[in-house]
Amino acid sequence: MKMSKILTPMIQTIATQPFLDQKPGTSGLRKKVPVFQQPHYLENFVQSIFDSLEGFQGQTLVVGGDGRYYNRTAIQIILKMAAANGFGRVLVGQGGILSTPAASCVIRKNQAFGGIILSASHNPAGPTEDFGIKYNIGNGGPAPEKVTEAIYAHSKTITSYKILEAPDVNLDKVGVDKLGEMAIEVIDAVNDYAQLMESLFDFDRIRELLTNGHFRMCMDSLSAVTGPYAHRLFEQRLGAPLGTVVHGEPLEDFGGGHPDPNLVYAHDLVELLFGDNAPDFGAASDGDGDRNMILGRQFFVTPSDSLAVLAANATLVPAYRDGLAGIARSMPTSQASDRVAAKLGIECYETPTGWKFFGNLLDANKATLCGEESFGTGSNHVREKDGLWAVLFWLNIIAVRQQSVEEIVTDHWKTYGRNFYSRHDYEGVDSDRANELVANIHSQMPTLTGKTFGSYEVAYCDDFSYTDPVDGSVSTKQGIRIGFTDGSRIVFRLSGTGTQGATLRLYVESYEPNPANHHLDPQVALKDLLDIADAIAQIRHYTQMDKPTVIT
Ligand code: G16
Repeated sequence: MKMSKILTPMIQTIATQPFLDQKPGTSGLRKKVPVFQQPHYLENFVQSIFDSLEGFQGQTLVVGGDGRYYNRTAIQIILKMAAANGFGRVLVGQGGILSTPAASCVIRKNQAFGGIILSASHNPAGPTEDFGIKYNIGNGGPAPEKVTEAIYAHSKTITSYKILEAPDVNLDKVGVDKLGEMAIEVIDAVNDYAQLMESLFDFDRIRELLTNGHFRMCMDSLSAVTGPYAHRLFEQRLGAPLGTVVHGEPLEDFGGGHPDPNLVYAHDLVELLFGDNAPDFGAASDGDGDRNMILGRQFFVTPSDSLAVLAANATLVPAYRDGLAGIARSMPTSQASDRVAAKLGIECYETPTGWKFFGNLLDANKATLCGEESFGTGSNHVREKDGLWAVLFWLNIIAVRQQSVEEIVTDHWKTYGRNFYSRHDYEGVDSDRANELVANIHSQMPTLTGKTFGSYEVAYCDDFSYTDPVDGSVSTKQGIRIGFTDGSRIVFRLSGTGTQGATLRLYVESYEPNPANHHLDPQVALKDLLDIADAIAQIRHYTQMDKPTVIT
């Protein structure tokens, strides 16, 4: 018999030079695909991640992504580098797919050392569009700033990286394989996550709701990662009719769309829910499955209100039956949830933008629910925001209360008052001009307090700084807040997730206790504050734009 030659995979050490633009933003490193395709670019960043970690030899790493263009190529590189750097085992989602919350779930369930998630979230995908990579720590959450700073520091001095010379791994077949000394387990991408969801919510009641013959829902996965999860959960496990999930196949270019679940980019769903014969409930999620948008029939729930409503109704859900330890929201998120926390007698924490800031609060059991104005809500079940979890939470509440989305939210406003809220984005602004805009507001800050604009008087003005109550770490320059004596607020921030120019975000909020005014369009209710914001920041002048590119 002829013996075939067994080749032992070789660890190669490849010389490289630093790229100086590998500073992780709000959520990892996001760049255009051609930037990642430069020789050594991805490898440098991955090696910088590994070099900033200690004690992972022989340990488990979780790897998966949102399925966008370059996902598979990147995963093959990462697997070979993980093997060369001494990880003992990698769990990778079938087809290279893991939604961001599912990756968090898999890390926690398997007590992995950490995970690498490949996604640029809601940013468009394709050969000339965006790609992203981030590292999550052993609690399943995004690496805190001290880790991302260490990664950045390594990326600026890197001279070589290690990679195994070996054939590609078959990512499509569930099973166990070897890469050098390292075990590779290709896992079903949905199982662990679906089981976790089933353990949190009242699936029997949700099933009753979805199969009662008159409640209709539409889940739009926007051709991104949640498709397989949503088909499995809503149609297979919960019995919703086939067709409940639309755009349910993850595509490498997200079907040419922009998988950002908001009123602008999830337009098909919005048209459906605001059209004739609309379903009772609509939801969408983003590229990597951590964001959500909730719609009722002819009704939009702002993410800030969604967090407040979930918190107020949490005890209707089995997982939160015993109540909440606390709530946390990002600074620009409206103060609607603060009112719920006050009524419940629990703390509401205000953190900088970025899910990573919730990790310590969740680990220390100071907060149970977290949320952000940027269509993110989640809880202590994982350490990422979680789009489908939010959808199931809403369905659970509807199933118990037997009310429409609109009734639930308007009832909430009657109890707590309404926090009118809107975010105006100016995308693709020239970076220098955006920085000048911020500098201009800074220059006014010392004299703003006490100033009046029409009926509004400035109570405080600062650049938000956060001291983590668990580890004492301080994060400065997290956005300019201008607060008024009646509780209204204007916030300015530059986005940390864009890949082209700068994005200015203007967040505006007012409080209306009187139910007679709750029906108002937020853009009307907030008109005076929007004008004040422009008067202070000269937005049109600096951005050279007449109006925002996106309003949510
Ligand atoms: C990320 C972060 C969120 C943040 C959002 C927007 O979400 O995880 O915490 O709110 O970006 O950030 P920015 O205002 O800096 O653009 P995702 O869904 O993009 O990962």
